[in-house]
Amino acid sequence: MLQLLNDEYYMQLAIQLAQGATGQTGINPVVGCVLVKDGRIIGMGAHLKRGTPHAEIHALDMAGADAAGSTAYVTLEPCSHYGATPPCSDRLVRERVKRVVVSCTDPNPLVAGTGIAKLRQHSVEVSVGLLAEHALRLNEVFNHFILTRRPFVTLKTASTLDGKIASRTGDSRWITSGEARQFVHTLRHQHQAIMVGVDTVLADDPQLTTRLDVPALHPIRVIADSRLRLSTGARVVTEPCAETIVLTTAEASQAKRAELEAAGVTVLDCGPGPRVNLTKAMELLGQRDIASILLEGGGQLNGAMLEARLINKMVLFYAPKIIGGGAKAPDNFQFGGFERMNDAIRLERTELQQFGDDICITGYPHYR
Ligand code: AOF
Ligand code: ZN
Repeated sequence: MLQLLNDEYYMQLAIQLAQGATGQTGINPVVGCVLVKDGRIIGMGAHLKRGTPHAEIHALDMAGADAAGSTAYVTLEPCSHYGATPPCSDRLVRERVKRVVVSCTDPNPLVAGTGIAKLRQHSVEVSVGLLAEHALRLNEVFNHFILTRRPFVTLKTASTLDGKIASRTGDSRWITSGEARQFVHTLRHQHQAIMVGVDTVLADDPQLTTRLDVPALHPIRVIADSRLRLSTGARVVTEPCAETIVLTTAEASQAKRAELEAAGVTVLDCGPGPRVNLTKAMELLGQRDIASILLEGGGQLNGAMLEARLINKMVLFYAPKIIGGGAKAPDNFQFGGFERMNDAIRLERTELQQFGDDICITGYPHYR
């Protein structure tokens, strides 16, 4: 691709650096920084993990004394608060960076414009908003979590064109192509947790891990199980590649709870029952610093999460197949539904992609 050397060029590079770390910063944002002076890049950095240095610090450390008089391109407003690390805006001032180009402001109430204000107070030239749409999207998880303290939930389904996730006999292997399934594993890497209903575990005994040909992260496994039907012999319990959290209710057997806990499972009480209070569950998971969830539920859990308005984004794979089977073949969304078409939940900002022969629709549900 031919590209003009301008502010946009360097910001795009900073965005790429940030994007590369998607899925590994937990409740923190992904951020990239590029430092430029006298026509050359003198430092680059990305925030890689919560508790470790911010993007600007890596770039400044790389540049050393050269940073004086340089321009910094940062995908997010430099911070102004003492968190796990001291404020980046102070460090930019101290290193006498001349100009800072910021893509978007930091929605964190601890920052929210004060990082930019601090830079300007110290006569650093600041411009804001370059490629902001792109940078905002990069941090849709962080932007949601920092204001709600609840995880951003991405629903993924794989169904036939008639919306079925299995045939009337329960056969579901495989609906979509290998290409689509590989992408699902990339999504698992990019989310902190994966969530399914206990029926899925009982039916398929899945591992719920990330299986790619390259190194990747396994998500925390979250299972909605109101009556604790999960067996301690299930692979999500016996295979210790990631933490397993079970969401249950006060109605569940205390003896079974103790048994699961003894096997290393974390059990969270989500209301009196009979069903898991999903809103409460999201609050509890948020308190455990889980900022993103990939929901791969069966139709029941998908429908319940949708009714509770807890799904923030959808990634819907459709295989070019029609299986039929009526009510006996499960749908990807099972819920009471609406009487009028006008009340249907609409997806906004939809996009279309193709994986092999499969079609993938992404979008953001709009709740009235
Ligand atoms: C930046 N550059 O690279 C990042 C920023 O707990 P801490 O100290 O890591 O602070 C986390 C907060 O700092 C986070 O909520 C967000 O507001 C900001 N993240 N800021 O200047 C970075 N990752
Ligand atoms: Zn910072």
